[in-house]
Formats: sequence, C-alpha cells, structure tokens
Amino acid sequence: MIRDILIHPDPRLKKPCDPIAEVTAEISKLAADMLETMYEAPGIGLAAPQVGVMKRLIVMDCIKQGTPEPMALLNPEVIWSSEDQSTYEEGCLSIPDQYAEVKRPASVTVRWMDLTGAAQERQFEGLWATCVQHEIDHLNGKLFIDYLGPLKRQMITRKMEKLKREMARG
Ligand code: K1U
Ligand code: ZN
Repeated sequence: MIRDILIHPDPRLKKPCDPIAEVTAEISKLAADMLETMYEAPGIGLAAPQVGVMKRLIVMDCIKQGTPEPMALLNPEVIWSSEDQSTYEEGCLSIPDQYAEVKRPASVTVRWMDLTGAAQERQFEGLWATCVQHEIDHLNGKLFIDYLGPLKRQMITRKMEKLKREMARG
C-alpha cells in the first residue's frame, strides 16, 4: 500500500521518534508499505515519520541500476563515524524539488534490528552512508535543510508553504 508522504513544514517531521520494542505484523506491514512508497516516489530512502508514523524505522535502496537491495532498519544507531567527510547534493521526498550540498562523515558503522528481530551491524560508504545518515536524522526530527544557513533554509521553507497551499487548493 502506497502511503502519503508528509511535506515540510509539518510538526511530525520535527519530533524525535520512539524506539520499536519488537517486530510485530504491524511493523512488518509498515516496512513493506514504506519500501513500496519509496520505490514509487521514486527515492533511495524513506523514514517512518515521513509517512506520519513516529517510530524508529527506515528503509533504503541506493542501487540505482541493477539488482535492487531493499533494506529495512529498526532502531538504527550510528556507532562509528569516519573523520573524513564527503559532500553530496541531497534531496528529500518531504521537500520536493529542492537540493543542497550537505557535508557528512564519508563512512559510518550502523547497528540496527532487522525484520526477524536479529541485531545487525554494517559499515556504509558512498551514497549508502549519506542516505543512512539522512534517514536517521529524520528519526531525530532533523531535515537536510537544518544543515544550511538560515536564509537558504527560510527560502526553501517558504517555497514548501506555497506548494502546500497550492496542493490544498487542488
Ligand atoms: O529521506 C528521503 O526524503 C528520501 C531521499 C533520500 C536521500 C537522497 C539523497 C541524499 C540523501 C538521502 C530521496 O530519496 S530524494 C530522491 C532521490 O535522491 C532519488 C530519486 C530517484 C533516483 C535517485 C535518487
Ligand atoms: Zn528526507
């Protein structure tokens, strides 16, 4: 089932999310819906608060061509970050058609629980590293525009307010 993606500004995109205690049928269905919603958008990642669910769940697939590699990460945590940084022009499905360069650690090690309830750990590099950090930020109520200066952030927010007014008019 495709879910609606919230558009910034929305108070739910600014709040920290709650940890997931166990994998239930509801969580498995949410993960499946989020992957379907992400592929349809299209995007390379999606976090639960973007579909209005305040739980610590993200999905990702950064394979642009070739065999898809869908991932669902519950309670993801960065446990190590490289000192070297990389800059990527990021976008966000909650801030459509707006892109800006964001500098983040080039490589991160993340620990999470998978959909079987097992603990997992992996080092991410390149676009995967950028994406996993962007998605974990969503779980903490942080957007990529929060890395920009106030003027640029305000300009993008005003554009999104206008877009939402136009969408509401139909
Ligand atoms: O979290 C999101 O809003 C999804 C976002 C993830 C992301 C993109 C770029 C850098 C970091 C994180 C997106 O997927 S925006 C769309 C996008 O990047 C894309 C869309 C189609 C093909 C390839 C990329
Ligand atoms: Zn985003």
